[in-house]
Amino acid sequence: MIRYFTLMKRIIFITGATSGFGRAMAQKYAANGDDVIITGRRTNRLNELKTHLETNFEAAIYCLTFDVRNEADVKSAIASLPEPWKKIDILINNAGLASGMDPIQNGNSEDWNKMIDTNVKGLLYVSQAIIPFMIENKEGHIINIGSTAGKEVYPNGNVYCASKHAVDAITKSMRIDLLPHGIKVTQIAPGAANTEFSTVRFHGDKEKADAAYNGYQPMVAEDIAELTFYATSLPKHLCINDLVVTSLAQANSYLIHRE
Ligand code: NDP
Ligand code: 8X3
Repeated sequence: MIRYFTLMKRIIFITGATSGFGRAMAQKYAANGDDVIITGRRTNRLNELKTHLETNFEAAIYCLTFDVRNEADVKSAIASLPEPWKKIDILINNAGLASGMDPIQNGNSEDWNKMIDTNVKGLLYVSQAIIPFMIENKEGHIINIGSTAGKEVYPNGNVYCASKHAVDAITKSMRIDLLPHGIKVTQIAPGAANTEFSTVRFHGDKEKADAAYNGYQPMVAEDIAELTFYATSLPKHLCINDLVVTSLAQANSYLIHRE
């Protein structure tokens, strides 16, 4: 029988907590009584979320504003954490985006740089700043949010898919490198979920963004928060290595059944 360890208070560090999956995860962990470090670029949203969570739950919330693409800012923000907050039990590398959806020959290099710098290099910078705390504690759990786009490619997905394939590879490598240190590494690879993701991908074009979810029921952020919470609440000897999840209507990264 699997027993859940949801009563123990933990410190959770979430990147990209101002929206979508990250925000829903912050809420889920706070509701469990965990203390949560919420991060992102939009300070106002972080402060509003902190007030909301501390008002409604028995959790302490710490806000850190930084852009995961800026290595120096990532390092100094994480180094600035008060000592007790550095005992991070769970790091959730969630910050990420798609920018544009064009055939490779029409792609915009600004979009490419944004995706590679955020989804790949940002994840590396944050992980490298936090892993030493976990090594010192001789335990920890890193969750990397990949995507079905990191398993198979789809038309016009090119660089976004490449960035998530990189997350897939980095997750497998991290698991090997961190094995001697007792640190769990899990990839959660969702299919389509209705968040601000599509609005960002289509540069604010709401009509195009909404069309991505036409004719079927996509997942919602709370679905991914539930699964992340589940994966991080298993007994110490168990680790979910890779969890691919889609709505019922989605077979893989390129096939969605629309009514
Ligand atoms: P949202 O757009 O709703 O949220 C993205 C979050 O990432 C925001 O909090 C944003 O914060 C943060 N972020 C983006 N760029 C940066 C940056 N440079 N520095 C710091 N934070 C940043 O999207 P989702 O919640 O849907 O996406 C979360 C993750 O899930 C992403 O990695 C995405 O690729 C992945 N994913 C999403 C799927 C979907 O269909 N929605 C499916 C599969 C994976 P801020 O702007 O305040 O910095
Ligand atoms: C986000 C889901 O299908 O747009 O990773 O690639 S998809």
